[in-house]
Amino acid sequence: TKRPGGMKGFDWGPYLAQTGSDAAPITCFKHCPMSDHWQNINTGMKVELENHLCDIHAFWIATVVKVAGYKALMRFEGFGNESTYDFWINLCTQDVHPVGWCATVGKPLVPPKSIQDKYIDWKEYLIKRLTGARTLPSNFYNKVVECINDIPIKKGMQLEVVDKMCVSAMKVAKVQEVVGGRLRLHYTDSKEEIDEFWCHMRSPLVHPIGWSQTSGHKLHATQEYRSKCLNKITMDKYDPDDVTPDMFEKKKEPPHGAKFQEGMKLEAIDPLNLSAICVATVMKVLKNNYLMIGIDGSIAQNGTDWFNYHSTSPCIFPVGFCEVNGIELTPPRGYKGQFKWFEYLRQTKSSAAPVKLFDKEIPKHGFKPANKVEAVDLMEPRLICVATVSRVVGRLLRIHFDGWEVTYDQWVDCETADLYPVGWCEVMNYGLEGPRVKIEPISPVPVVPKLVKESPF
Ligand code: MLZ
Repeated sequence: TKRPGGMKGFDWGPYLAQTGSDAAPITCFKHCPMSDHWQNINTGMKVELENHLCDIHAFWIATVVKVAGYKALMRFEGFGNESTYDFWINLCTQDVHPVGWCATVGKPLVPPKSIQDKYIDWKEYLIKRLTGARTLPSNFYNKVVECINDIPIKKGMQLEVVDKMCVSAMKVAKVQEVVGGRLRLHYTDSKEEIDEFWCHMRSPLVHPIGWSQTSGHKLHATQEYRSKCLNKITMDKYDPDDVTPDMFEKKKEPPHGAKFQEGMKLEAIDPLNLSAICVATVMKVLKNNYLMIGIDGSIAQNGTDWFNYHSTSPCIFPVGFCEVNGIELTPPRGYKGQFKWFEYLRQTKSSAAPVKLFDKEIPKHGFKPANKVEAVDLMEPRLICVATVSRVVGRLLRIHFDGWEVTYDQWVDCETADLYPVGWCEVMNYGLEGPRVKIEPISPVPVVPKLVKESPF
């Protein structure tokens, strides 16, 4: 069987079969194409596909046997319960047609060669099989393309994004490429040509121009940029290549209008080591409910690793969150003895951020442990990798990269824009990183010499 498409990167099909695993459903990914329409895509649905099991260029009807993200395991009509010739396709490609398409455009429907003689009257058989069956809406592929292109941020636009070399500051960057909402950015002040940074437009790391100055966040930029921005904001007049505040979702309001204060202690995902939830402190309160959070015991000097979190961020937690949820809390680096919040607060003469300050909403997200996904490796965000949801704690997900040590795992929120369904990279024509395969050294095969007869001379 030929591989449909000519796909870039790793092919999920055989791997899903081998591991017998389920993919997280498209409806989990609100930032991805078709997530609002996918509840209608089900097993049993029929489509018309090119028939790769016959000698001529023709088409045939196939049934969805299993759905995995954007991918579907298909079986041609006539094979009955025989699964030998099942094959994987991506439902969001141009090669998938609703039933009736061949008749409309005048293409031949021809059954697979090996079963051509199985029925005398294929037409009668198909009518029986198709009665009451569902197919894709005729504009399905157009909808997919529409969703993919419905992105306000375009190549050439300018925005503010975290400085990957110094996470406590923002920098100005220009969009080089947009792939399904993911932006390939180039820092405007960078001398190097290939100094890129990948980030989804819905990531909390990107902001419209002028955001740093409006929020009081540190910004590495020229004086010229600063004053131009301030002017644009006060006049509410932007250039066509500016990324503007209206291109982003409005941030939530903090519950009860209550406010975090400098010095309050909390637990936070370590932005520089996403496998750890750490003891942390509110280092600075910015405007518009933004905070700078520092990880306790960090060795960086003068706050270069403080990190910006919105006060409604799902990645900061009240003191005791890890203990309640059976997650290992990472104590401050160099902390002596068993870490106990109660003692630590006393020792540091500090107080815990009140629980009521934290957003407690848990969306009905639908992710389940063992679900397969395509996940951005946020330590190397150009890479999208084959991954598994290894834990679900309320709205928090632990992502394990298949084949990699658990130290590479990442805690992410269920609504992160850095998680994609199985088949997303294929739809976007972006190379997917497969699981790491450990190459086992081949052990020498012992041959017992006595079993082999010497030939007589
Ligand atoms: N250069 C890195 C790549 C790790 C990518 C892991 N992705 C889950 C390394 O080889 O360590």
